[in-house]
Amino acid sequence: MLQIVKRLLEGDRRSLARAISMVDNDDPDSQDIIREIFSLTGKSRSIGFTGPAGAGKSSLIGALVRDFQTMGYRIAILAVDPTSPITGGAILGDRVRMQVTMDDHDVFMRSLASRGAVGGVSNSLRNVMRILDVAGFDLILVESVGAGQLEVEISRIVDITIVVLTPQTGDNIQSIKAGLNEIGEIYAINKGDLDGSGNLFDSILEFVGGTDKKPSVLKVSARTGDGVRELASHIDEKLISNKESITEKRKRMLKNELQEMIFRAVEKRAKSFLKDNLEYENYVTMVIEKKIDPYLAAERISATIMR
Ligand SMILES: Nc1nc2c(ncn2[C@@H]2O[C@H](COP(=O)(O)OP(=O)(O)O)[C@@H](O)[C@H]2O)c(=O)[nH]1
Ligand SMILES: [Mg+2]
Repeated sequence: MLQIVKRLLEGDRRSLARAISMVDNDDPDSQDIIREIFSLTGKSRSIGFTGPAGAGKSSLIGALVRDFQTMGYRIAILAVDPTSPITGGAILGDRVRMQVTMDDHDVFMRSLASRGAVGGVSNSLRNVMRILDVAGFDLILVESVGAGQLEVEISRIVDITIVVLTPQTGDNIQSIKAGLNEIGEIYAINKGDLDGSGNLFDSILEFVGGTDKKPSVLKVSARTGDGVRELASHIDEKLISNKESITEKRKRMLKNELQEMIFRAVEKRAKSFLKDNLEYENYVTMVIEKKIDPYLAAERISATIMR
């Protein structure tokens, strides 16, 4: 067993941080780590928080942490939102900073860079979550900004997704609705202390009532704490009582992951084949000279690559 894996399993924090950096930097050696720990993974649960910048994701995570700790969970927090980095132990949500620090031995925080990595955010996030899993964290909270594709992507690799919305961010209800179906299991209407949250709550509730998945809608205020404990229990209940659907989702997620890996491997092989390949260059010339059509050329080259 690799030394770093051994120490990771013993709960060593530095090895944990180092293993995560290796995955985040797409270090080739990180593959060996994941291979060694893979059979030990599967105990922790992951929760994604997504929604527009300024909706209060960081604040809400900060507020939920204490309730989750009271339930006896060890928490790790990951931020894949480049606009809300974790610095010096706090997720910076301008005024309200998260009430936990690195000194709090039970809470691990980390922001991930990994935008340039092979397979992007999803690939490294999945593996970082595996590392946290074997390091003994029960709940992994992932914050990601609601930037279109990214929020959908995150929702496909965590067990459940909380979409955080507020009356304040000025997103119009039509565009919110357009994305709702695909993403969340729970809608948290945050800033319940502000005007307009009641209206937003009502219209989201009315809207999801007509969808197949029937997600739940809760009103909270990260600022006053109203509804936070209810949200924590609700999340907990969904994670525990919906074991079957989570198991199903995990199967789907693994299948997707494998598919992505296969696509990457095939693409890599094709690219290296085409690089400085004479046969390929010949086909290009033949297509230019109209001796062969591009479909046939592509078909023949592909057949060679896949042989
Ligand atoms: N009034 C009010 N403001 C809040 C609440 N939650 C967060 N905020 C504020 O909303 C702003 C954005 O919060 P932040 O957690 O950084 O949002 P994020 O971008 O979604 O992570 C900050 O100024 C917070 O203080 C809330 O429940 N009520
Ligand atoms: Mg944030």
